[in-house]
Amino acid sequence: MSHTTVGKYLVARLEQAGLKHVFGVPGDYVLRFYDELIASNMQVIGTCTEIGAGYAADAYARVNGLGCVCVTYCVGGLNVINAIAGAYAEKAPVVVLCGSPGVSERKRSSLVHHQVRDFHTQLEIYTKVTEAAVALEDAAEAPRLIDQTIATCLRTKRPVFIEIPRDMVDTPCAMPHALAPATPHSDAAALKEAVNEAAEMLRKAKRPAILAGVEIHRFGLQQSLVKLVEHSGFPVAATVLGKSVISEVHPQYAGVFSGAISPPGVRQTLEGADALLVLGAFMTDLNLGMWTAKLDESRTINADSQRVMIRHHQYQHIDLGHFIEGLCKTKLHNGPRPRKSVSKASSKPPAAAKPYRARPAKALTVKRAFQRINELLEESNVVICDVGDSMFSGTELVIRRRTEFLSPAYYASMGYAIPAALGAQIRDRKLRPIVFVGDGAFQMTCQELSTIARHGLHPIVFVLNNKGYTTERVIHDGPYNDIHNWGYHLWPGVLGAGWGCEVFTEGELEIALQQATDNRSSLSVINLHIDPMDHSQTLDRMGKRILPARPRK
Ligand SMILES: Cc1ncc(C[n+]2csc(CCOP(=O)(O)OP(=O)(O)O)c2C)c(N)n1
Ligand SMILES: [Mg+2]
Repeated sequence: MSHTTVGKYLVARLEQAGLKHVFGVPGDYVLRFYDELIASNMQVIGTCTEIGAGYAADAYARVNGLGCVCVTYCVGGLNVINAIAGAYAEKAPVVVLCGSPGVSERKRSSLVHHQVRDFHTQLEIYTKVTEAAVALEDAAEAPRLIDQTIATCLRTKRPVFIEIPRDMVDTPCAMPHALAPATPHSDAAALKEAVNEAAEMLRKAKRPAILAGVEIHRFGLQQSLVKLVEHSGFPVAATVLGKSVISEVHPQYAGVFSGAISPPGVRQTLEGADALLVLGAFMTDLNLGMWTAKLDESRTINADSQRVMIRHHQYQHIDLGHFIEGLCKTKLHNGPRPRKSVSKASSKPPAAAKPYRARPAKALTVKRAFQRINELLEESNVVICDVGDSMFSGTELVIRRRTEFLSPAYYASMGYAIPAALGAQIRDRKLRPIVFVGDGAFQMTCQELSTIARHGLHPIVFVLNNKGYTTERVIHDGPYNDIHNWGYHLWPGVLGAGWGCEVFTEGELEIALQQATDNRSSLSVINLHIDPMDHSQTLDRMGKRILPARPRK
């Protein structure tokens, strides 16, 4: 049998899986493997921090279908873990590669630098935040472990972890063989029965509706969803995490649904449905408006990548794509196809309701800023919203194309957006990120603007500068919600690249937007001064729901 090395085998499989870039920070335990990456067709994108690499790889995975970070033992691996936990929670397929002490070194000494407790502590931690975590400690086993682990990542859309002891990189192993493409499988009898039962329930309904979630995006089912929506004629809403899985200008689109947090029209369409078809949605607290959504299980068909649930019983072994295709081929209404099922009140998100006219001397508010910026969005933009009012206001934007909205809307870890802009635009330079980030979140990961500058990317970054943690102020205020005010727009000066300005009024916003859209060669940072207590209606509705009961005085 001819041979390669463990390092080369791993690189070959990553390339075959569709990776063109790998994010990370090197260290002595992974330097030799970095040489293999440099020699490959993939480009290494060195970031300032490992957490930045993790968020970038997560966004890259959302755009590309697979992302990758490569870091060093423990100090790097554990630095990236919060981003990987988020990728697990929100289903972003990221491969974490991590160097570690050589197998032969471990015999010499049990105490080596970067170690926490024992050699396997990092591996054990990763088993909790990934779908598979392996260490390539045996060259004979390495090819099988690599193939299984990457296949698991692609199949489940969840992160995996591969640890590479540094002396294994050059250890010989078997050559890669041809991989059979993974095809989704369904139990044919279960699929037929589930489709028939669901279709019968939908045919009997007078007010059916569809709620689409993020798995539609992760499993590449957007076309199938549009086909089903048009075949059925039913109104369709998206969850917050799934925002933009269908174009928000589609005539049957009702808006983003999140229980009492959503605009009344969307709520009426979904909660008033006598048969609700939920597709690929995570039933999380945020997606369900802090559990305010009134969705009756006895009127619900809930299909995701794990199972199909109809009323109170379940079908297993049904692929979500097969289920949607099955419904597309089945009659879904008894009478004529419903023509205009979306009520007027819900057919447009509020940001698009009235045309915006700038009042030049007026102080900027978050509502007006989003209304204005909404008009600017083009097909070639990807909107990336960080946690905070950026995300709540972001749900009110109208996303014109599918998959154009990235936000950590379930795991909700601050600091996602700027590194995510790096990941998304490295994958597709024509996709211009429009980033909304709070001042608090900006202070967490703004270093990655440096990586953005280094690679000549040109996102427009709007910093919602409300001088602190306004989301928390709305929930429960105290001095801990104030932060130090930075000159956010001065960052381009520090980096020696890009353009920035600050905005206090609606008139200044007009000038800033003109300059930022004209600047197509480098990053733009716009410091939007907002009153500390000014916030969106969506955040207001959410804050009232999340508020813990205060002790009576
Ligand atoms: C990593 C992380 N730490 C803490 C929190 C808790 N948290 C949720 S929102 C928020 C404030 C966000 O402030 P900012 O980024 O300025 O956005 P704003 O709410 O002011 O719009 C905090 C601290 C979090 N979600 N993520
Ligand atoms: Mg803030």
